[in-house]
Amino acid sequence: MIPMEAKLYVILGSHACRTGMLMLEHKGIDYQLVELPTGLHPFALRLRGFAGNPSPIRRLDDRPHRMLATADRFGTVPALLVDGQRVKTNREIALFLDRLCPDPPLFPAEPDRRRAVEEAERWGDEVFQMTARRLGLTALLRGRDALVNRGGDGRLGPLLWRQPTVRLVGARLVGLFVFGANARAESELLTALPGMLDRIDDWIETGVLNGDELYAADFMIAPSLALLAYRPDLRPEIERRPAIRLVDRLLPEPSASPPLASATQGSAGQPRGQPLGTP
Ligand SMILES: N[C@@H](CCC(=O)N[C@@H](CS)C(=O)NCC(=O)O)C(=O)O
Repeated sequence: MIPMEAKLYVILGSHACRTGMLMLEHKGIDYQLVELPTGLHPFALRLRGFAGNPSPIRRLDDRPHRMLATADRFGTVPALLVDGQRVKTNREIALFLDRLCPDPPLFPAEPDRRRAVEEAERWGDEVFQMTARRLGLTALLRGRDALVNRGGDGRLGPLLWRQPTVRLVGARLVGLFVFGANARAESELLTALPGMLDRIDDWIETGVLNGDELYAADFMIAPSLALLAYRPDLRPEIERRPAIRLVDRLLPEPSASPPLASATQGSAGQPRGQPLGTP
């Protein structure tokens, strides 16, 4: 591999950022992970020379949203810097990485299979990533215990902020003001969720996801499933489905065992830890 200097800008425990990390790891590219302060990250990105997104990239309930559009214009993470080239958004990062370093690929070579992976990636980005984000945020409207380990540990590590009270207050504010994460939205999203999980299971059954080779769509969708699994009410629903195989492969549950024993557990393919804090 050609030596290169790569930095990935992220925020703590973000499912979207984990997609970028997984893609770089898939390519075997050494990179420096730069954690920006959650909430200030759009400004921090601009200070590091990244442009904002020229037009809104995210939607709520299939509609544009004023606060979200403003946030989008500032810029989103993950954001990648490689040898002076700056790339933002996971889908752009996937295409960029395949040009930079074609092997192993992020898309299948055969056109029909490529189209299927692109479709799953697009849906994972435009629909499922936001669904998981909002359901994570709406859980916190009921208090910090509505997330396993209060969101302080899990397949994605601590979510958004390390300090539990800052996490609770920060997530509620961002949830309500930026992502419309209120009780009504939660009920609509929960109604839609089984159909979305069915769709993922179908893709797994047909080999579009979790096949012998992993592609961009796997890296896009697995972190959103991992985020949903922080909700004790949703975890059993995910664990009983084929979808859990994809998450276990890419983002294994950190062990609930004490540190000595945990040294031999927790990597892909090994037994998952016990559910943490599940009532
Ligand atoms: N769907 C895009 C956007 C990712 C995204 O929404 N990132 C969030 C962090 S989880 C962000 O940067 N949000 C900035 C904000 O909302 O101000 C992608 O996968 O790259």
